[in-house]
Amino acid sequence: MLLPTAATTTTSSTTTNTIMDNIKDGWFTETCTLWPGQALSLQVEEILYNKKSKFQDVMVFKSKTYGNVLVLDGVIQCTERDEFSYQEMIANLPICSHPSPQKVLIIGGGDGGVLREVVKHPLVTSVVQCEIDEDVINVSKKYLPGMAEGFFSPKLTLHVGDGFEFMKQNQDAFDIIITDSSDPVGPAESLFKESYYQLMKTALREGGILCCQGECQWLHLELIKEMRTFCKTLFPVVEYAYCTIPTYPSGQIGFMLCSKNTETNFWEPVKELSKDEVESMNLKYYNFGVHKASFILPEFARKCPIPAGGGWRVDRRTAAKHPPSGRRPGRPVTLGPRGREEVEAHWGPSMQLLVVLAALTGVLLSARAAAALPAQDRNSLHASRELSKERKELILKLVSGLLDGEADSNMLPGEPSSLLDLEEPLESRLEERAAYNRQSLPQRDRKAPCKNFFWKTFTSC
Ligand code: SPD
Repeated sequence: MLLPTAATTTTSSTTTNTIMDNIKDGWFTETCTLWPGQALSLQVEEILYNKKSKFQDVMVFKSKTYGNVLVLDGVIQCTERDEFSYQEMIANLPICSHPSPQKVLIIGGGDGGVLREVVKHPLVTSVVQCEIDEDVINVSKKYLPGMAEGFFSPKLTLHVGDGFEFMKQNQDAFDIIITDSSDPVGPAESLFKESYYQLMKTALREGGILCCQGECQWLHLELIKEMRTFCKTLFPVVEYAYCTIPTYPSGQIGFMLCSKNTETNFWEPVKELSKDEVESMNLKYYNFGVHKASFILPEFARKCPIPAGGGWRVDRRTAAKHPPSGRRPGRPVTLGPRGREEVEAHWGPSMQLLVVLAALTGVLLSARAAAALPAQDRNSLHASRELSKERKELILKLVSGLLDGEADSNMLPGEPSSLLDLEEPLESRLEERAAYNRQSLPQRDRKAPCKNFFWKTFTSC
């Protein structure tokens, strides 16, 4: 057993401190500013490779229980024991969502694992892989042969170089683009930015789909939200999925999926791999059920509200215009259970107005009926006044947008935080709210109710 000591770290002419920093008492420990206060350790049997490439520290060690492990700049990229989870998912999620995934581009992925999965698909006729660091490819061929086997596929054209530059030269060229990157510190940081996604969009053919390493919902929810926001300005369909993997931080990693095709529903893959196909492709993680389940997110990530000013969830008073995604402002976006992003609670202005009209019709009809009653019956109706008040409160609630579950963000200045606190007469509050809504609703929704008698009665618009 070759355990690292100061002597065994000098395996190259450009030995770095990385090993001394990360390996102690026979354990490699992965720490990073991207996951502060936590670390993963693997027991080391032997350092197989440790050199600085032109771009990063490259290390491979043989672990006690996870096979050979590739580490770049101190961060685990893959282990032989669990790599299949990530590689199968990042490859199959987009490929099985595309009706004709012929031309595939892989950016990064120097270990070859994603390539191995992509070339398995009979519909994929050609794959271009663009990896910037040739050392990673060569090291993987030597120490991670089970992953690097894809490099020997006749479908492959390998390009060693910068993904940005490559895509600039190759527009409207691919059905699928997969970005298998390291984390957004150092060289890979730009791969998590809007300009990169814009570039991928232009490199994709019509109807093209991209799938990118999307970090971890336990650790990087803000980054994920930000990415979803700009993705929605670029693509009509955007989804986030994840898989489990023990040797990535917090045991999970996610995928950002975007499609240029409005018909794409990532939750319902167009290609359902049969049991036989799963077996013949030697898949160990991905199958049809896992594909669909991977989009079901825990509640804290599903709600995923877009930060104010970062997308369509903006202050209603300052943004009357539709956002670039076509959604109306002011409503939080959630990842829906039916496969598409949904607007939470579905109470769009038109729907609200319909309900308001229905409620008002009820109120006015009861008033007319009450007026026609003899005096003693009218008196007994006073007992039901509270009900009528409740109705008005319901109306106010609807007009205010409180039923969408985001009361605070929809309040006017000075508005009480609870309906129970209402002190002002409801009618004047309704008027105030209606005036505000007239300003903030799009023209189409503003005009319609004004023509309606019942609406006029309550809002004098
Ligand atoms: N935190 C590590 C994320 C690494 C993602 N890329 C891995 C490359 C595997 N082909």
